Amino acid sequence: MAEEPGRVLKPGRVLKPINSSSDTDVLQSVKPGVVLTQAKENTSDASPPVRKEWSLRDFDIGRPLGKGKFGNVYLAREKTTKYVVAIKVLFKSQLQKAGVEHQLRREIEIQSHLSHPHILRLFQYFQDKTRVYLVLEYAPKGELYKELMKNTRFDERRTATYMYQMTSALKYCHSKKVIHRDIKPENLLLGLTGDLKIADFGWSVHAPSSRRTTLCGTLDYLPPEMIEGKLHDEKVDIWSLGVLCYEFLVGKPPFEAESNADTYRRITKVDLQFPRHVSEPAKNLVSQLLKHDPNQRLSLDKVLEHPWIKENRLPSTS
Ligand code: N15
Repeated sequence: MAEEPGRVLKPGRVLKPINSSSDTDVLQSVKPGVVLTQAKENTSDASPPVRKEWSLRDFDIGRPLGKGKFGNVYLAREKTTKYVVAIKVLFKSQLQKAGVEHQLRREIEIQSHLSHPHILRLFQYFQDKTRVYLVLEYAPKGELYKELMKNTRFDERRTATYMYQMTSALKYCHSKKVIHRDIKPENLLLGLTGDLKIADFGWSVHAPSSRRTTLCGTLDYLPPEMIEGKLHDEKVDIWSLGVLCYEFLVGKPPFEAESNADTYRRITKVDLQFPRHVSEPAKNLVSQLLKHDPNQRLSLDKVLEHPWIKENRLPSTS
């Protein structure tokens, strides 16, 4: 199957920092055999052989899939295998200007060690003089927030299915000590079978705090402890999961308000109200996720076991 991720292009387990001298990037070959070139000059130690270096020449580039602050994303196909991917092109000059090279490197490092059916895969990266290229999994059904806009809201089966997939992905991240911190519909894509894929469009780096200081983004998904400037841990993701579940069911986030100040106020008070169409069991789950005290929030294991999730979710397709 041409578009099943992970079968042809395998990400290298070891990714070197972007600006390091680049002779030993461990790049996995597309076809074993084609790519092993020669061993390095200093072979007295057991250094690995030099593998194929990826470049833009290995891909046919197709239509743009999206625009971002630092560059655009294009549909692309690896020439030898015809494997379809999304390539994100980042301009080094813009990365430098914004001072985010370090963050990018960190994010690549984190992302390259994640492999889960509901986390968008980073297969590889390469660079030329002016640009950095990220070879990402292609999500054929596109952006989830567009689906949400088209449908206004999702029914309980669809919401429970997405919630189960999100929760299993977050459980995987947390087991690797990665906190996502930027869960929202805009960061989610849909796979071939309509299954959810978490994709980071911002920089969801997991160093504590400092991030998200710019107030340009939405505040709707911020947990009280981040608003109140307290220390936070992986339980911020559980709060955001509650906000996401509400937005799927209702069509807008729970603490939406005219001004940022009002949103802040509603979040810190946990001013939570449901429209009448939301079922009791669904309300029960959301209410248990949106607890002011992080330690009172339902654990991810208990989300997976929640009766409303169990009774409503559709069987896994991935
Ligand atoms: C720093 C780095 C390691 C993080 C890597 N992650 C990102 O850069 C996050 N990112 C993913 N940024 C852009 C994308 C992205 C990947 C955007 C769009 C797509 C994508 N894969 N597939 C798509 C996609 N498929 C579509 C189908 C129909 C319409 C639009 C589509 N976009």
